[in-house]
Amino acid sequence: MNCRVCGGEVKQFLDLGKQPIANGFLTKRQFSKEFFYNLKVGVCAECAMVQLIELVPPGNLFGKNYPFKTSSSYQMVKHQKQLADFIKKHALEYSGLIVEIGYNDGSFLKNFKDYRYIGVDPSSLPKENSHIIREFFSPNVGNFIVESVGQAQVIVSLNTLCHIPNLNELFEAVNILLEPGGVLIFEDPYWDSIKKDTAFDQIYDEHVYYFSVTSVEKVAEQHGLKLVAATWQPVHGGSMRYFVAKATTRTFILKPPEVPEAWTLIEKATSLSDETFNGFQDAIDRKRRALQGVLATTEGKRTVGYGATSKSTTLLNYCNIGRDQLEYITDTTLAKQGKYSPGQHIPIVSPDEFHKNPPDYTLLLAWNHQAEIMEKEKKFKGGWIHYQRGGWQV
Ligand code: DWN
Ligand code: ZN
Repeated sequence: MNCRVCGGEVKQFLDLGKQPIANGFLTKRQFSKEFFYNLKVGVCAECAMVQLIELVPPGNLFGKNYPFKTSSSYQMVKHQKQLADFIKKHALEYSGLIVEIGYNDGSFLKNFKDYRYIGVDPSSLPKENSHIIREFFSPNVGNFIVESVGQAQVIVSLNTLCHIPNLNELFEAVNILLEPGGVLIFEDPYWDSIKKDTAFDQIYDEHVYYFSVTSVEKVAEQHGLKLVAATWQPVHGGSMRYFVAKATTRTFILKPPEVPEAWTLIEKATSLSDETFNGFQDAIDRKRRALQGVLATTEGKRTVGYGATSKSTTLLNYCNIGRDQLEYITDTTLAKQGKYSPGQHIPIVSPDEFHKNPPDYTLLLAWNHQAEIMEKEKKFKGGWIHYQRGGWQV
């Protein structure tokens, strides 16, 4: 296939088989008409963009019942607050406009109540909030904002850009909306971290792209923009925060000497000759066999899953872990409780159930929130199964 970003040749290096919709938690009545697609990943020989081969239409993924809420982790809320403080200090004047692409439940923009702000998101949102545009971000939306209230000094997007298939249109819209001296700041899972940790469960229908410094540099260049800085973030299993400005800008609002931490551009360029692309499938298959082996040793014991994440859909379906291995998955999200996991149909229950009826073993599916969950579940006396230091630990 041809690269969605530059038209170059995309070489497939990974096949994760037939997969259901990652956030498609369902009722029993919906089992028989569940939708599946082929989860395959390739890399562009021209621009190094790692991307899905087959896409599920975004309308099927981000409807008004989209269950994931960014405020479901207090560590993430804290992370958002730290970024908001950084932006207020270094990038946004009081009179400036801040726009967020992927508003979700508003947990980031609530830090900007006293500022001029707009959130853009097509999925479920609180009613009657005049600061929200319920649409996919596009050049039309960009123009609409500029005509209504002017250009943005800061555009922020947390874990959203990698979900947008038409990146060219997205960057075009950013160019329309951004003030000449403004900045786009976005975070997404970092390809090099996924690679290093064989974190193949980061790969699912919603994540169309797995960005690296190289691929972001190239797509920005194509649209009269430039990548000016990037800093690695420990959230979501290893993310990169990218700072993108207009290529022509000289009066960029972030000034290097004042914010040195924002300027440590990490040059871990994705090399096209990287053997990882060839070895990745084998590494994942080893990880799958190892997990199946660990679960076999707990046979006869009660084992459950913790965190009905999008990631767990890929993990459980690729490793074929179903109700025989996991009695239930516990999750705090009300919209997931009472439903069943995509593909494997494991019941999702509330944390109360987990506390009332604790199992012998718990497979940590929300491994990116490990510290927060361990703190919360200090009283759990059973064994945790989790992936650490290159292997599954019990
Ligand atoms: O990019 C995306 C990321 C940012 O969020 C989206 N495509 C969808 C989503 O992915 P995910 O579902 O893999 O995200 P999380 O943050 O790993 O999901 C955590 C899940 O675990 C939530 O359903 C909430 C739940 N949870 C819990 O039950 N107890 C989380 C915590 C912290 C807890 O203590
Ligand atoms: Zn390309």
